[in-house]
Amino acid sequence: MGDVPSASTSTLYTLQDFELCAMAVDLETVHVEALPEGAFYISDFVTEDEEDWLVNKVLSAPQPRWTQLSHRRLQTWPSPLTNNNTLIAFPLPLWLESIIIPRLKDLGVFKDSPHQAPNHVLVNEYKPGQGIMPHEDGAAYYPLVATVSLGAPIVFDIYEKHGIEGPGTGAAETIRRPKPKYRILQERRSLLITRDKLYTDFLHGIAEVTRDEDLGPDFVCNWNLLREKAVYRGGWYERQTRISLTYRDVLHVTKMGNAMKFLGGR
Ligand SMILES: O=C(O)CCC(=O)C(=O)O
Repeated sequence: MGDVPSASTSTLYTLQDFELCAMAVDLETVHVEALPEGAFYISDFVTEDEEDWLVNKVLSAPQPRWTQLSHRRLQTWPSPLTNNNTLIAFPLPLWLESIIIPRLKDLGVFKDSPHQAPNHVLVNEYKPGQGIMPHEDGAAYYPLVATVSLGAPIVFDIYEKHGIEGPGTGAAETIRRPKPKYRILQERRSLLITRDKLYTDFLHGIAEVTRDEDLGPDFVCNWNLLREKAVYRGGWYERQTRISLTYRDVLHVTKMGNAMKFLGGR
């Protein structure tokens, strides 16, 4: 497991260099059974070369694309939502679209969502010691998130909502960090789908630690679905930089012209 390559040192593939293969997996075979409905985990969702190419694209985005938050940095594609949780219609960039969206379609992941495809992607980068407090993603989105992990593994924690709701709703991050009810290990190059009750009735977060511990079949819900268990034989993993691409379907979408009218333009 190496560090995330820098934009300048990564091999410069073009999209044409990849033979984009279809994703012929029956979701039922990758269901995370230890969790409430519904989570699915595919360990080998993108190849090593595709991972390298995607990381390079993330890291070579212009600096203003990044929002530096206190515990991670973030890119929002195609744009942040308006104050009333509406997306201004604009296509996703080709690099976020080309490899991943056809595979999500093959799997039928967004087939029941309003636009039958994701229209919004949040890109998160976590250095060792960084994370995201327990929160829920809220009502702006269809209740499904498809997360592609790049660069390094990380543990994704799931919390019962009861008793730890923070001072707001939506993506408000809570102050206290109780013990997670479930833990999912996301390997680099994997896809995690969370939907249904897991989206609506639970909170999720990533601990701000430099090492993920208690890694084994008794504490990791998707242990049986991992690609590479030997890495965790000591029961721990020293964090390295990890990038996530989180694909969602925003429910309300408006054309730019309508948004301008709403804002008082002509
Ligand atoms: O990076 C991740 O896997 C989780 C990100 C997340 O929780 C969010 O964007 O709401």
